[in-house]
Amino acid sequence: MAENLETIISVIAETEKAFFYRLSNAATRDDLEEIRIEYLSRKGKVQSLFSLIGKVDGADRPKIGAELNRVKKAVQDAIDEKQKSFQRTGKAIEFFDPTLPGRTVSVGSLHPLMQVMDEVKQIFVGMGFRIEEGDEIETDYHNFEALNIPKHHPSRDMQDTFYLSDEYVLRTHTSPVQIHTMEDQKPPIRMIAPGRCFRKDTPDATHSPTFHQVEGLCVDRGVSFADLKGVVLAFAQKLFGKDVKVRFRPSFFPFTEPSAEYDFSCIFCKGQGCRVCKDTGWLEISGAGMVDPAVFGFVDYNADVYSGYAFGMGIERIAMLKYQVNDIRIFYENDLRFLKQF
Ligand code: FA5
Repeated sequence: MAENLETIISVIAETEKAFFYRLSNAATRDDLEEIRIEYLSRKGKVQSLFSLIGKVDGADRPKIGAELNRVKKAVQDAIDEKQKSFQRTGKAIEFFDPTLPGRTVSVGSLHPLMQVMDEVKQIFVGMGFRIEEGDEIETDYHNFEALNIPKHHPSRDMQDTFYLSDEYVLRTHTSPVQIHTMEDQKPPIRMIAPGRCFRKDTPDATHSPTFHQVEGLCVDRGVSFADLKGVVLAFAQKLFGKDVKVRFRPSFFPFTEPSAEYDFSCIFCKGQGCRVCKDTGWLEISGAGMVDPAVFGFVDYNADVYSGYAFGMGIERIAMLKYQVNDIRIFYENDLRFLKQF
């Protein structure tokens, strides 16, 4: 009985499809030879399809014959073509399509925190400050004691840190660089010390266990609080524009006397009060003050001759303001969707 014409056509089509699938996976000359034998040899899959001609009605035979000849030629041509594309090594040459777009090399960029850090450095260098480097691992002495924070003093609680041993800590602020600088150099001193700090703070929208500060220190004869205010105002205006205002509030740090914290007028609402400044019109930026004479005692500076001011600001805080970021944690998540915006 003659087989259904449709069934035979679909068997031929399946064989052709399977061949092209196999061919697309052929990676070597040997693979290709194997496929050639499988399909085109005398007992191969294409040849055996010709036996199907006898199973259809006489009237349909020319049609099946023509289809089989077409498939045989397509298989032969495809094998010849692939053979040409092999190098002498037996490896396939990759198909080269000159119309495809080129492969671009993705270029990295500075992290937004480092961009802010660079801007802050540039402003202070422009005002005559040198940049001092500090270590992230500090002695307890430099991080606390020489800054007038004796062991067991309650103010240590504010800066609980990671102790590597009784003597070494991950620095909790950049203030120990003040001590190293004064140990190594005589006045006049005018330096900033940018760097990473660590505290055992629970992460939240404004706190991270790792963060960055920029310390500032100026020591000379006759340095006054007015100098501190002038430098901070100049810095604020360079960073956020001429309209920004600065206010100082009394505060306490064991290593400055008097101590203060300073705020910038809110750059978003221009001091009118908004969500960012919690309706106060001001944004908290930094701790500051006049260097406590007790600290001069630790570094052998004569407090009767010299005076100085110091400040320490959080870089993340400034970056959050500048880029209107409302959660500090996003700086550390390495999310390229965020980082690529800067
Ligand atoms: C200090 O660290 C003092 N060393 C600053 C100082 C220097 C005062 C010189 C006087 C003279 P304070 O703990 O307030 O102070 O931290 C300063 C800034 O660091 C804060 O305003 C905040 O912006 C940032 N900061 C502190 N802890 C964190 C934290 N866990 N995550 C992110 N930023 C922080």
